Amino acid sequence: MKRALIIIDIQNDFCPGGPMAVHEGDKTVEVANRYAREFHQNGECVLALQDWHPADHGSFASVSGEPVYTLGELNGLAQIWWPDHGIQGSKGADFHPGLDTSLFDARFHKGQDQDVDSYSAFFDNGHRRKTELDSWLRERGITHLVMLGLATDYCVKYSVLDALELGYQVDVVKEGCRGVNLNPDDSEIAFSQMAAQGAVLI
Ligand code: VGL
Ligand code: ZN
Repeated sequence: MKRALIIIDIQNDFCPGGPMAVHEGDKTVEVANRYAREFHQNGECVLALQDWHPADHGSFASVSGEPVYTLGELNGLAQIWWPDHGIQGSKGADFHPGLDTSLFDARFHKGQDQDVDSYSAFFDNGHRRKTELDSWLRERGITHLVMLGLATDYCVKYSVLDALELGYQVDVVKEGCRGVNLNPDDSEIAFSQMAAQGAVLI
């Protein structure tokens, strides 16, 4: 059983001080580094995702003209209007400076399509387009994923659910995740949904 560590969206914009700061988002950094060192020492792969939007991404409240964190519709899909974040090549889209990126074997981007959001590391929210992550993992015979990062109730949740649907065994490192929590229970609900679909919470 070959494993990989998947580090999701530990980027400046989602950490304290950023436009879309997740409470204690930076607390995930030390956990990610600890797991990354262990995987690296074992010869197992360490992969990192980056939310990577064009500056006029359709999910941005600044583009839709609606208030931030309210609900609307983008191309037929339910859409929360987010503050501008994860803009390609910006400082805010960089990994948190504390993250040991020297341990990364590969990096993947998501959210490049202007007209659809992409929470999952595998598919856009409409399941229309796939990232390269699944084929990268399959080519290497990796069947077991250990996942952590930001945010529990969006990108972590949808990445984990898609990974399970694609047939991976998935462990989620709870202490390495933090959530947006537009509703206070969202992260706990997300963990329950992941567990109900077969993820092991560690
Ligand atoms: C995320 C909402 C929008 C995340 C990214 O990383 O969880 N959430 N873009
Ligand atoms: Zn985003």
